[in-house]
Amino acid sequence: MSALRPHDGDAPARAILVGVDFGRGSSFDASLDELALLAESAGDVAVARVVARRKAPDAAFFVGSGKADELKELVQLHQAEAVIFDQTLSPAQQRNLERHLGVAVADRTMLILEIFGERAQSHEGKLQVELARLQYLSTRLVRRWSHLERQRGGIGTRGGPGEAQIELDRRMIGERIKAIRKQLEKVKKQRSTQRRARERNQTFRISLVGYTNAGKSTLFNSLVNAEAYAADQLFATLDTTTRQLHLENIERGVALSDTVGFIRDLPHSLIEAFQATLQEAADADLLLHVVDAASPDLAEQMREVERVLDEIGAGEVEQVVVFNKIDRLDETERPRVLADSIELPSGRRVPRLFVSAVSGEGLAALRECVATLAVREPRAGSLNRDAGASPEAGPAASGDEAEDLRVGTYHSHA
Ligand SMILES: Nc1nc2c(ncn2[C@@H]2O[C@H](COP(=O)(O)OP(=O)(O)OP(=O)(O)O)[C@@H](O)[C@H]2O)c(=O)[nH]1
Ligand SMILES: [Mg+2]
Repeated sequence: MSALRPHDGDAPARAILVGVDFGRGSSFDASLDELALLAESAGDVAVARVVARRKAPDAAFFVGSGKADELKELVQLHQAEAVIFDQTLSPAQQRNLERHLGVAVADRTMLILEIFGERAQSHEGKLQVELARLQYLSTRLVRRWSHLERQRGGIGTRGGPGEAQIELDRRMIGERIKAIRKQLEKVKKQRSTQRRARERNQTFRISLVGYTNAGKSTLFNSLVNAEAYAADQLFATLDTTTRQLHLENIERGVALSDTVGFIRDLPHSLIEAFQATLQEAADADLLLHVVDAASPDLAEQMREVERVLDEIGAGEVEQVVVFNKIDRLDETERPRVLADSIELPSGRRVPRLFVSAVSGEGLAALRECVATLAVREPRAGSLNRDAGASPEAGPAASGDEAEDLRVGTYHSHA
């Protein structure tokens, strides 16, 4: 499968990681730790890390030609089979580098697309990944094509086999994109039917969101006694899983969903392709924003999650921030109280709880917090929606009428 691995999935490809610091205002991770994790998750092994500094990307090689020569030496020294860049390469840069270095060259976006491709399980997940890949590919073809056209235009010849082939590829890709969009539209309709059914019986919907590897699936498993796939990999989860969450003294149905994680510089084509999956989060009554409390980059990771939530229209949904993995904190780093509040980048203040999904510490308090929120009156938006969609929802309930909300139970489709 892998574009990087010459022999299908056998031994991991030995990869050299490259990050370039363009100074202020550009995202740069000097450690390249996340890129290494991405590479590992894609089945590669990082054999060397290279960090360079430049004012602006070089048009031909992204890095300067001196650095490119250095990379070539490193490739030989480490017998590397691939070079992976932390930032996005243009198609021309990628081609030039491959020619210069003599090995496969990829960037962060390609790596993420590759991981998503390998993880996709459900019909919908596979469609979404294919859509993202084709969109990515089509922009590359377009750019390459216009580049060729310009070149040919200069010497007065138009047409030619290469150009015709690219035009044909483009058209085929365009048609396939259209077909997938149509299929996804169908899936979306089914989803909204299921959603309406849940709304009718007044299920309180909770989505776990957060940076990839924060521990969402592990938390999901401990909260609902499930066995969703959790692993020390980026993007272990792609498909949304929903289960009923049983809470003490709560008769109202509560549904908990585990979903795909976010990451810095998530390719836009992926966000667009995963719109339906991400929509689950936007439509929830409550978001549990899971944060890896032991991560040195947690502030940046939280900002990124908030950014994506805004982008998918979930920025206003009620939120509880869950600092997970507190078992990994040193005695000195541990919070003295396991519940307080935290200010989101938007300035909104929300409750924060500290837990360990692995040891179970703090989970009882988390359940209690969720239960309190679930018996409160639903937010105005969901009431309006219900009023239109289902007569059973009845008149708007106030807090005193919480009893009225305790109708029906959500039955998991899983
Ligand atoms: N020590 C410790 N490790 C944890 C805890 N929660 C999760 N982990 C570990 O963190 C890693 C990632 O956990 P997942 O539950 O797969 O994370 P996720 O957020 O679902 O990740 P993606 O699905 O990849 O986005 C796994 O190796 C878990 O065992 C915790 O409370 N303590
Ligand atoms: Mg997961």
